[in-house]
Amino acid sequence: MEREEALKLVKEQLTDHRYQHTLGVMETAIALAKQYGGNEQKAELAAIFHDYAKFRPKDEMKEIITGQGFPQDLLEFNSELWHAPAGAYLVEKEAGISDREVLEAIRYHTSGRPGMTLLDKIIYLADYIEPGRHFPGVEEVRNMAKENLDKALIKAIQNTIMFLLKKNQTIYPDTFYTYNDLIKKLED
Ligand code: DGI
Ligand code: FE
Ligand code: FE
Repeated sequence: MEREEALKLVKEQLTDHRYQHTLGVMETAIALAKQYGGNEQKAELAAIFHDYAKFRPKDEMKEIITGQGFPQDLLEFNSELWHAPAGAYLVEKEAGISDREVLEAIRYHTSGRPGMTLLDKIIYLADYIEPGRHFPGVEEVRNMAKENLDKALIKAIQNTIMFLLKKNQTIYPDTFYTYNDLIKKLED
């Protein structure tokens, strides 16, 4: 699918603020793919659609998770996690995206997963460091991303876990599994 067509489809689903975020993720993901030898077309597509389901009603996302064989434990954790798997499903069904790697990068863009692919990493990190993000620590991760993709990704996950801890929020176990997996591989 061409960029313009994809952007048109996603614009209809998002607020203007979230659409601007999506454009930032797209530019950042393409740059990271260039830098780290990833597939630029797939990075562009996954970035454009990563937050496709962000504004779907909770009931609809819940139904998708129940009905489409996604891990049911997602429903016991923050509903903010749901738009990632629900998005992967809806992007295939409604936008006709069939590339498994792209759909998986969308599915895992919030929690990550053990054994993240290069594309998963690019999307997770681009989502975190796109130019519209202004939270504490983001500049450090941006700088790290210029040097080492995995180290930058670990920092982003650490920051996310700390942020959730400070807010007394639950943390989805896959977020820890992702973190542990990346740390172990770094030590190898
Ligand atoms: O959709 P975005 O805002 O662009 O970013 P995102 O999809 O990475 O994250 C959405 C929200 O999900 C964010 O506010 C933090 C939250 N989140 C990320 N990991 C976890 C989490 N919430 C819980 N409860 N547990 C997690 O592991
Ligand atoms: Fe998201
Ligand atoms: Fe996002």
